[in-house]
Amino acid sequence: MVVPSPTSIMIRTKKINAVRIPTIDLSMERSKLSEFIAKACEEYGFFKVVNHSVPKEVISKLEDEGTEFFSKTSLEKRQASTTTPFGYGCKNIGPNGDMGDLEYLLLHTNPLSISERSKTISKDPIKFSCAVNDYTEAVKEVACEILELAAEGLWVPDKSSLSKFIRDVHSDSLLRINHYPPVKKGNDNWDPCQLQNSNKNTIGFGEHSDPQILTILRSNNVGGLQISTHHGLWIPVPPEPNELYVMVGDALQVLTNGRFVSVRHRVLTNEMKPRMSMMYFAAPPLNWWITPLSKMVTAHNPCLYKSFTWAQYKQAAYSLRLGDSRLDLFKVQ
Ligand code: GA4
Repeated sequence: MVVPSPTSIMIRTKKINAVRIPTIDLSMERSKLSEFIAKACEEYGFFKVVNHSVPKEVISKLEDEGTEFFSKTSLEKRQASTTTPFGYGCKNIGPNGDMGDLEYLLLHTNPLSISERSKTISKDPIKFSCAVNDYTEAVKEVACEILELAAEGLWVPDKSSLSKFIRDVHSDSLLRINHYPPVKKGNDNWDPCQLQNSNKNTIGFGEHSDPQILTILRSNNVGGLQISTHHGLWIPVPPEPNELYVMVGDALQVLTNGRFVSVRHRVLTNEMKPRMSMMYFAAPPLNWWITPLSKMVTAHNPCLYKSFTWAQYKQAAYSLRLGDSRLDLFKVQ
C-alpha cells in the first residue's frame, strides 16, 4: 500500500472546471485518512470514496431491483405509493410543490418497514428486501467508518461521538432510489405519470442540501449530479459506478458547530441516457437531540445553533421548500 504524502489529497483528485473533487482512499493510513476526510468535509462537504467495503454484487443486486421496478407500468408502480413521503413518487418532491423530472422509491431502512413495503414493490418481496437490507447494512458501515475517521480528524476524544447517531437501532436513516429518464430538450415525450408534461425543465432534482448527517451516493454511469462550492460555482460530478460519493448533511454541520458544511447539490437530466442513483441518508433516531459537540464550541467558536431533536428538524424541513436554507431557523441570533 502506498502511503500518500499530506499533499496527496490534491494530487489524487480530478480537475473539473478548475475545482478538484477530493478523493479519499479508504485503504490509506488511518491518521492521514482522518485528516483528509476532515479537510474534505470542511472545504467541500463532499468527496469521492475509493477502496470502500461495499461488495460489487451488493450494489448490482439493488441496481437490478431498481431497474426492474422502474420498468413496470405506471399503474403497477403507483401501487407502491401508499404513505407519503415513502414508497413510489413521480415528479413531486416533498409536500410543498417542488417538482423534478424523476421518479423514485423512498424507503425507511428499518428492516420491518422494508419487509412490509417490499410487498407493494416487488413480486418477489423477499428478494427485494434482501437486496435493500444488504445494501443499507454495507453502506451504513462505510458511513460509520467515515464518521469515526471524521471525529478523529477533528480531535474529538470519543471517536464514536458522530457514528453513534446512526448506529442506534432506532436510527431514522432512509434509502432512496432515483430514476431520471432521458429528457430531450424541446421534447415532452416522457411522462411516466401519464400527466401532461408541458414544462421542458431539465432539472431532475432541484438545488438543496440534505437534512441528515451524511449521504452516501452511488450512481450508474450516467452523469447529472452537480455540487455547489462555497463560492456558488456549480461543479459537475463524474459518474463513478464502482465508487461512492459522500455528502455532508445539515445535521453534521450543526454537530460540528459549522466546521463541516452541508453541500448544496442538484441533478440535471441527461438527453440520451437514464440515470439511476441510490442514496443512503444516515440519520439519528427521531427523539435524539442535535447540538454542537462540546469539543467544537470554544471561546473563539461560540455555539452557532440552538439544540433541536431530529423530529423537530424534519418537521421544519417538510414545512419549507426543497431549496430553502432550513438551518437558518436554528441559528443562535
Ligand atoms: C432531501 C434529501 C432526501 O431525498 C429527503 C428529501 C425529502 C423528500 O423528498 O421527501 C425533502 C428534501 C429531502 C428536503 C426538504 C423537504 C424534505 C423534500 C422536501 C421539500 C428524503 C429528505 O430527507 O429531505
